[in-house]
Amino acid sequence: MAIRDILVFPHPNLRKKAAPVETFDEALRTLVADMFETMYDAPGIGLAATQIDVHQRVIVIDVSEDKSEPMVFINPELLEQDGMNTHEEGCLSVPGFYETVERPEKIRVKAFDEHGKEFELETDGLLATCVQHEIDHLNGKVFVDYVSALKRDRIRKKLEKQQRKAG
Ligand code: GNR
Ligand code: NI
Repeated sequence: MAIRDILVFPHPNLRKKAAPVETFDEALRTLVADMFETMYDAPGIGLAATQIDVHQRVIVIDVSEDKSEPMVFINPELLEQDGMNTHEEGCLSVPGFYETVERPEKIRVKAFDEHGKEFELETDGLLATCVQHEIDHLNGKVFVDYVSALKRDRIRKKLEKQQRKAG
């Protein structure tokens, strides 16, 4: 297993649209294992493959307190959405910035696990927020796209400056 580098906003590859997974093989399972290792190390509650510059529709999530509930979503599809709610969001690709985002409160999602087994899940709260945040990444969208252009620009400039300093 390996910890992979996480792309930081406004890296242009965060805008790529990820392609569906077609074969559920060992390479896919290695990718999933690396994504969990990278997410837990960060630490974060979710990670989309896009964030490690792999443009396949793969998401890992663990919203538990003690890293005890790893979840894998491959080729996820939102089937239903209900209500709206706001949540403070952060992103490993936008380090240090937190903004309130409004999204559907309750969702029904269909996906495959790393062995190709299909499942459906109905959820709300933090897990629903996280699933939607990660699906956005697979579509080239970052949570700062939901805030004002002024705020987004300020965040972009600060992160660009930090990355210049980091070399
Ligand atoms: O670690 C993360 N926390 C978080 C908090 C509120 C809403 C979404 C998230 S996801 C984020 C990890 C990440 O960047 N996933 O793409
Ligand atoms: Ni994110």
